[in-house]
Amino acid sequence: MRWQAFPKVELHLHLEGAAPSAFIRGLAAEKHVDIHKVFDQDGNYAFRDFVHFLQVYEVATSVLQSPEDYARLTRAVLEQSAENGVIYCETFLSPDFCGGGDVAAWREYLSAMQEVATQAEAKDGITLRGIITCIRHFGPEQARTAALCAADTVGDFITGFGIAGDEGKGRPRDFLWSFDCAREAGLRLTAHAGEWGGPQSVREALSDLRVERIGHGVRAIEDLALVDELAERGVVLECCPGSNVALGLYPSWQDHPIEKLRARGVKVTVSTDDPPFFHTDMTREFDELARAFGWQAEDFAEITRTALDAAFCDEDTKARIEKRLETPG
Ligand code: MCF
Ligand code: ZN
Repeated sequence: MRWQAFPKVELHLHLEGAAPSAFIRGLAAEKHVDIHKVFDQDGNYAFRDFVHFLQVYEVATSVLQSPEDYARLTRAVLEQSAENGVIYCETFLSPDFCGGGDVAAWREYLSAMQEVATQAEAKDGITLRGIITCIRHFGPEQARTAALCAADTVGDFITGFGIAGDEGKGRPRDFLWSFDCAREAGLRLTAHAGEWGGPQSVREALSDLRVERIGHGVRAIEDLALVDELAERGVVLECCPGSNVALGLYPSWQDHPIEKLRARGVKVTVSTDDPPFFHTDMTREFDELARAFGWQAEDFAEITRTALDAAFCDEDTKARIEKRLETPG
């Protein structure tokens, strides 16, 4: 695969969503939990549409029940990412799944994941940072709990706060308290918007939640004034083209607006979102973008630089990663 060794920076990856289906099947068997309905006959994750995807995600996640399970998951995910040339990665983590929102329990999950991340940095040369994410369809009350967990564990590893889940449920302003709490604790902010919601959803995430990055954000393309505003303000879009194509938002890679957004001056980046669910990985994303839009090494280098600039890690970490981009290998 041509782009496999190219050094990559990934900003948008859900940890459970990156779990290989065989890994989840193995855990289910160990724990004698029957989740066969989430797999098709080839053993891949199976879902009909976006809302069903969210349900399947949660059933698959139900077999991850302890800090040790999350340590194993983190190891598997980082090995996979490193194999695809990722040298820096930010992953979405949810205290809702890791300890049910209890801060003490969350701390145990976090330290298990962080320990594995430290090992992977030494062994596989991949640096991981965490973005605590509240889940929109779980509602504002649970989001507060997630924000409190985030505020309590902000540091070198937990550097951001965000929101994901069903964009059809509630409004960004319902989550104001959580985002204010996270901001005051010193966390950087991102929000999923402009995926299943239109341009107005992006506008509201920016004005109400005051985020600096948008997860997806691609439907901004339906409002060129908004596109120009994103470009002017330097808002970074965490684009996940393979995810959008797999979930049916766009019929093909060529129809994905990433190239149009970029051509109009928007800062775009490329990530996998939930790679095994969408039959993708960072190498495939690069391959498909090269095929669809003729992107070459200098285009990918620019995208990677944009992603590193927008990363939520501290400046020392950024400088270290930057050096590795300058002298790959
Ligand atoms: O980006 C994709 C599709 N759009 C919205 N949300 C999600 C995506 N992948 C996972 N999510 C959500 C989902 O609700 O994030 C949560 C899942 O439960 C996990 S965050 C660690
Ligand atoms: Zn996502």
